[in-house]
Amino acid sequence: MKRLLLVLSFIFALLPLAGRETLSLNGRWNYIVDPMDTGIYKYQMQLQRPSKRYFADRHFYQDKSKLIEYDFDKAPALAVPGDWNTQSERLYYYEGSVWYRRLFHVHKLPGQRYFLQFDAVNYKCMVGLNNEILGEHKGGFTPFRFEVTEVLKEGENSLVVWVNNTRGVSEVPTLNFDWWNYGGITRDVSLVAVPEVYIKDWRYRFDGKEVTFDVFLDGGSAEVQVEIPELRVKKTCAVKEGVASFKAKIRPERWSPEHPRLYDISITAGADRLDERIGFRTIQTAGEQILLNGKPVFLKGVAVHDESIGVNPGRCRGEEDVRALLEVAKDLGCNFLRLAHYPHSEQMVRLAEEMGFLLWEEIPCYWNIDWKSEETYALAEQQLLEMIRRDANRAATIIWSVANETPHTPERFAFLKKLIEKARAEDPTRLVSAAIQKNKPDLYHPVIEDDLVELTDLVSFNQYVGWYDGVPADCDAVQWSVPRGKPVIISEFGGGALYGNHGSASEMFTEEYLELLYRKNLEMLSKIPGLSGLSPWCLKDFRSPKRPLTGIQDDFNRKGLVDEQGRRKMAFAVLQEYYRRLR
Ligand code: GCB
Repeated sequence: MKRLLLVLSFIFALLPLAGRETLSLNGRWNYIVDPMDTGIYKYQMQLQRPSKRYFADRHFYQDKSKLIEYDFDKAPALAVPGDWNTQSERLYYYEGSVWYRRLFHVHKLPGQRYFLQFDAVNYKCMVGLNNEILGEHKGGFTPFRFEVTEVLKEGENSLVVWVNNTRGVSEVPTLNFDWWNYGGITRDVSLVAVPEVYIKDWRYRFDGKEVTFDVFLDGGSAEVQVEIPELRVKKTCAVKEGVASFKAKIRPERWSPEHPRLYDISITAGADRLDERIGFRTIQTAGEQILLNGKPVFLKGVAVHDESIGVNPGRCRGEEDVRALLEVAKDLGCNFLRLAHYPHSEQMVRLAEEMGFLLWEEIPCYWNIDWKSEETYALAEQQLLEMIRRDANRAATIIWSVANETPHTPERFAFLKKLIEKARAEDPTRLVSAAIQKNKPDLYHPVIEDDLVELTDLVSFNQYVGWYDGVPADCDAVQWSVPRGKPVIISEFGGGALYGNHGSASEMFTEEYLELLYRKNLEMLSKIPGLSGLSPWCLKDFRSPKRPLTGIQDDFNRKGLVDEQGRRKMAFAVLQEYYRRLR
């Protein structure tokens, strides 16, 4: 049964919450740092996973010894959601295991099913409730859940989560990546109550004239009703093999960055009800153009990490943090964001939709992962599906991206081909891409040549002329050779500067250098035929252990247009002006 629940958690990763009875389990959780995995290994043993008793709060060490060497009640607490690295100096560089515990009270209602939902835990975890192991999950950025109807008790409950953020060569991402490996329960945790028969998922598609709904039920059958009052849609339909489907002709106001119109919608199935807001738009390519609602659109974007801009340090912890980032991007004049390099939070996607941003969402197949390993592929595919299933009903999301800057090898091609096919099978309504890179070292005649372009809808590539390659003035002489016939997105360009570090434009890490780099790059890139969008690297300076340069980087990648406090570097105004002129 437990195995079955685990499998279910992969298949239906996220339970729609809107309008549902939920108990937030966010707050202060007691924690114990366990670098030796004492909570897992028995005396003289190297077990692979915690045994059941280790989830019992007070009997952690009672295997052979009488000693009780831990006590959650006396242990310090961490905020959930939140990474551990920025909450305790002791944990700043920590990679390893931490045990979390949360006590909570529940008054169980008859006829209800209960699910425990985690929006993200980095990187792997094992979850136990009242000393029962519910299951495990790998992948640090996507949601998962467990049904706890049987295990949940009336009154006090004890939830224990073992979290481990150790990097691994066959994991996704792998050992080597350029961002902070924030550990912990980084996104919301909730207990969700649903009736016996409930809506486990739903999807809609809009082709410009007609909307199609599929509503998936679990636990039995019920009459399904979908209502969009403003469009006078009210349909009741029967369920066949767990799915209720219907179509309706509609003439909605279109969702767009200029007019991010959302409609209220309610879905009921017997006693279950969801209240949601959705937008109607179409997205496709035609030759070298991207068409939004049938009209060419230029993606005025910026790439962004899921890291807060001063409200909280570290990973964004909720709506307040993501709003602060989105407001900076709005001021920059963006209509598009590349959410790099892994799925961001659901709050980010929902707020971006409300505020009118088109989104590129991606999974962390970053640099050189273990392309030959079937397990690695399974992990990548799981993360892709969990991301798509969470956000498939968001009008803002237009691109699924399967990888970033990956080497040109046959194994990588086979791996990414499978992922691209999977993305299309799961969601045929959006564009699929990958951020690729040039494959000839010639500074002045760079060539983008990659078999993957045959499979993607866009030619998206990262390039660093003026930073890793040559100096900004070299841009004047560069002649790009880029495949024709598909829209081109420059998914990264940029350089580093420390906010407030002024000097000559020939000195790296000065604001003047970065300003010149932006001017020269924008001139150079504008000449590329089929250019349909930009997402420069990146919105905000972000923490990375690969960036130790004292006095300049101090553990921050300095390629942000604003620093970690949101202070704007001179290059910000250059891009802002460029986007303003494109209007
Ligand atoms: C890249 C990577 C990005 C890095 C950036 C850099 O090409 O895609 O993750 O942070 O370069 O700053 O070097």
